[in-house]
Amino acid sequence: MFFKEFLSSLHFFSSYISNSSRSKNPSISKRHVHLNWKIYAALVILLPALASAAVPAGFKATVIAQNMVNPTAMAVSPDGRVFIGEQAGRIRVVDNNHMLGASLLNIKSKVDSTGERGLLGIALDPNFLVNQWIYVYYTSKAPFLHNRVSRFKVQGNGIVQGSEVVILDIQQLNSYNNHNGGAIHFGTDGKLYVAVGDNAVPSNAQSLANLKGKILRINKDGSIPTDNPFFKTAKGVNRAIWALGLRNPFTFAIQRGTGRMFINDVGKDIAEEINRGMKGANYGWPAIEGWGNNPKYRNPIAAYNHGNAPCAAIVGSAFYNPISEQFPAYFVGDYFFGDFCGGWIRRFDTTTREIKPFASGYKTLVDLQVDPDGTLYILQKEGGKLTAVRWNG
Ligand SMILES: [Ca+2]
Repeated sequence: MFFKEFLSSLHFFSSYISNSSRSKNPSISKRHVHLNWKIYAALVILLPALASAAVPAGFKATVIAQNMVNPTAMAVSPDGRVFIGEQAGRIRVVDNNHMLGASLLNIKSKVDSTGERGLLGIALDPNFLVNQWIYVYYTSKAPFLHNRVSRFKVQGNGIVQGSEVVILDIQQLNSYNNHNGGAIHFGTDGKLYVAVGDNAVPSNAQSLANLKGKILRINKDGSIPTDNPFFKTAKGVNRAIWALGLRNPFTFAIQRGTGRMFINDVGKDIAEEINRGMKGANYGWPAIEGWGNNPKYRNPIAAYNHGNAPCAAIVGSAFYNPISEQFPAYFVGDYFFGDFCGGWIRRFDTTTREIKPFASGYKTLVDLQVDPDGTLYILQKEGGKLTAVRWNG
């Protein structure tokens, strides 16, 4: 389990319904024994719908690959292939709706995948079709336990032997195996952005003396851009810090065209946050979770409280800005995001700032990506499933 323990499905769904009903009717008690008969009736009617995956009318969801082992993140190639990372250190390939038997990459012997460690992020070079470079964030066993970003060269559906080039080494991990972050994406400025968790030491997030609890910005050869916000104040590799005050940014996304970045920060007890990525921003962890009023910290642009949910973890996000717009026009520019525990996907309208429901029943979802052809992919840890959501008209 990635983030926090969560309970059996019935308990979870009843809490979830009680929680979502509560916002409309504050008189409903938090305790199941106090739920009135209407809620129980709703539970009976809604349970089957919530338990099975559901997308809105007009869409079709198709499972196109399954039985991957603990998938964590994916990247879609300009040629339409989907590269999917497995936590233990493999990358699988889905080509033309079919998962290939052989792995693209297998670095299991180098990777520590205890707890939330492992192969956690994949990015393709902006010039991938020419240079075939793939970047991978993983927890390396050597020379000491730490997270790292390496570059490999793809050849066909494999990797050129010996092509690994280490781009970035993050400081040594402590004995806590959670809060590793791990998402990596290229910005429209051609720089590689790297999300790193606080390694379960909250004070890391406010320190310029290490890379934990941060968003980093590096050149794709691993050198540090001189226009980084702390280039003159931080030392050595810490000059890669671009934004700070994050707990466990497991996923983030960059909008094609605008370069706008949204960072999902998994909260502790109070709220799950979507933060606007800004150079030099401090998102407040651990002083603030959710919204606060200290001008030193940047508030999220959207957040949802945990309420009574036994578990919540914001994960997997993608702007709907494909090269071919397949979904209806009102989805274009929306930011899709999901919750690992709740199994739902919502969309944030970046113009009106409204959040609307989109899909449900995708428990343990870890990543969302949009194909250049306009398909939305949902990656789930449980069952190792990749689902393609397409507009059916
Ligand atoms: Ca925050």
